[in-house]
Amino acid sequence: MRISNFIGGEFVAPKSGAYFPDINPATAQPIADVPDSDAADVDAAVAAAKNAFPVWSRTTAEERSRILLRLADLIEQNLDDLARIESRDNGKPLSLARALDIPRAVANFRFFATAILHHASAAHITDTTALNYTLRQPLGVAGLISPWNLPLYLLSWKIAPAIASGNTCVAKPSELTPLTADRLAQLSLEAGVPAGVMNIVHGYGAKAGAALVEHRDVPMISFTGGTVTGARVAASAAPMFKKLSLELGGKNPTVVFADADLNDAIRTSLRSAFWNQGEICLCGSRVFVERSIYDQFVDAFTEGAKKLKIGDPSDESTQVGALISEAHLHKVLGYIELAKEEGGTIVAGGSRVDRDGYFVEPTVITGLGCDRRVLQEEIFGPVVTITPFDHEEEAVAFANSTRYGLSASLWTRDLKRAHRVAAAIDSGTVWINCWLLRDLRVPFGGAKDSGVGREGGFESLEFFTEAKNVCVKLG
Ligand code: TXE
Repeated sequence: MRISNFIGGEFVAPKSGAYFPDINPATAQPIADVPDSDAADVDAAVAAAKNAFPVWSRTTAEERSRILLRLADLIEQNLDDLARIESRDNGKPLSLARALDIPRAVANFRFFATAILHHASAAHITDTTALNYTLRQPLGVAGLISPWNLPLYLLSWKIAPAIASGNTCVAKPSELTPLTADRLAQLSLEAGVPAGVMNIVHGYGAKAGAALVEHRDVPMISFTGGTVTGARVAASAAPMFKKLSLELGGKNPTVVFADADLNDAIRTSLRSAFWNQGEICLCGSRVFVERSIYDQFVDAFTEGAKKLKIGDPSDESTQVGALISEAHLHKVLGYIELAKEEGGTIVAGGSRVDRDGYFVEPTVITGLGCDRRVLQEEIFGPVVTITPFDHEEEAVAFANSTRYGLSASLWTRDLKRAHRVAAAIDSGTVWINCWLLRDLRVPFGGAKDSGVGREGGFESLEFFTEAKNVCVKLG
């Protein structure tokens, strides 16, 4: 199978004629040829998007909404097909793609299709002198760069608000997981998204991605990916004064106090550690447990981790699939070795699974302090550390002890403490007695090195539009 770029409503080959293989991580076998696009392809896509902008930006919100709702319906009608594609492309369990990735992509299109119908803009009356109102206008061509861990979900998180608010876009999905984006392009034609409104250029980040970030006719960039790449994107976008949203890595704490509902805390923190093989930026990879329940927690958590079923992602009972790539597999295994060198104890997992593909056992590590590299650096795999704490201040200090600040999950029945600790943790999201609950109206993003800017709900509509103040003299 060979996929194409999607430019100006047509599927086209990369101008260079070059392709690279897309690998199924669960078998290590190639499943598709992907365009190795370069600046020339990005140029063509930006030109098509620029061309479509005047008409699309003047299309009524009602009409844009209708088209995007049709696209949401089509994704929903093709849910099973898309979930299978996503699972093969990414290595994640099919059941997870069906329950999480694709339904959330549907929700993204539905939410932003209707949000634009209800988005109000402010008016300020200056006594009897003047009326100021805020005009929110789309900016033009949005550059959207997305990662491989939740491919369609994170791509639609960007495409939906960008085009709902009247921009056109050029999206560059991860080179590791291009297949659902290709299917989305086909569905967009069926839904009646006009040619040039949504363009997709496949290829490597350093080539196609960088060309998009550097393009003069792309005034805004929304990027989700690793922190190192995010810094590179920021460095090239900043001198051109582009609007920039960066959603980057995480090293998220799960903090369990002794008064928590322990069964719920263990069940949910197992999910937050190992769902999607730990390849979700919001995964809880550092667990901190109050000392009085530490041993009990470690025993139950370890037992739960050992029971998780790892294997063929297409098997309905599989809970942990394959890591995204061979390079990532070695990165994750390298951190497990490092944990041993740093003096940690592996109490569950710790090894590659003996089968084709890139599988690593759910791994639980104890005995490491917060300053160890394993607790400081994003591993982005099924590897979690558990560390005891003695009191609330220490729990907060441990939670805040990395350069990341994306999310945190707190477990306690003490209402006052829950609010106090939530306010003291430096992160974009704090979940109390839960994890990954989502309301699309809330602002989403990271603190510290986990990112810049907020997306989600009306924040996304504001990111993808520019506010203009219009001042009218009264009288
Ligand atoms: O992601 P990259 P990688 C973290 C995770 C992972 C690490 C590296 O720790 O191990 O990042 O992963 C495009 N200009 N996360 O290397 O490079 C790239 O093609 C423009 C967390 O796979 O960040 C892809 O489309 N674009 C994260 C996208 O950036 C560039 C999810 C993300 O790839 C580019 C993924 C460049 N110079 C990894 N270089 C999360 N926050 O969820 C690459 N890209």
